[in-house]
Amino acid sequence: MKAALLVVDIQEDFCPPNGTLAIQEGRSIAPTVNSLLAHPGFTIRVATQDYHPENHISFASNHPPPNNRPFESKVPVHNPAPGKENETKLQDLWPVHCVGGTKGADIIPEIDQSNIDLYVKKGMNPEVDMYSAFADVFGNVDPTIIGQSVNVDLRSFLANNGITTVFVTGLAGDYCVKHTAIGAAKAAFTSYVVEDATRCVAPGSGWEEAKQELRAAGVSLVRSDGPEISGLAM
Ligand code: VGL
Ligand code: ZN
Repeated sequence: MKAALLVVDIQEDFCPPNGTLAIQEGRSIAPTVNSLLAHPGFTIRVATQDYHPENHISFASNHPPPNNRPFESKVPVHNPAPGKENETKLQDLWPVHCVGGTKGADIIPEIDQSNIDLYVKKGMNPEVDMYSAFADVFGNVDPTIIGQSVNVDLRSFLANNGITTVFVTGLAGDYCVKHTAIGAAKAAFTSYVVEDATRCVAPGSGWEEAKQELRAAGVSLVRSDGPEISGLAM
């Protein structure tokens, strides 16, 4: 087995005190994530960034009232895949966050980025959101379709490096961490979420629901000091 560490969206806009979509205690996971980044058992270390254009469909302010309340309203969006334009999904609306090139999109300085092998920027197509680093919200994974949303084909990068197993950390546990871990499992990697290295938009009920979805998708929950990580080859 060969393991990769995925550090998802630990960006200023997802962290207190100034993030526009700040997640409770979001910044507090940095020491745990740094000790994982320093672990010699990972072959590949990936950092992802939510990276939206100003006109992104998930921003509440880009929709007319009254159905444009951040955290509450949902709007229909269309599948960007050719021939599937009639398929729609309800998109969650958020405050403006992680606009590409702004300070809010920066990975927080507490994270030691010296060992990062690959940066994944996702959510770049204004018309569709991308919580998973492997797929858009419609589940499209074909690079010819999601190539406008993401800068790199993460599945191929990991596979080309012989990776069999991924450990997912970061923000938010109930959104991008969950969807990335499920995307990894669907892409046939053994997939783990490191529970003490994530925080959630909705820490109580949101995380309980997310854990059920993760388990149902074949993702296991582990701890940073647990045997799955301490047992990685040194
Ligand atoms: C995320 C909400 C909106 C995340 C991204 O990184 O979990 N959540 N965009
Ligand atoms: Zn986003």
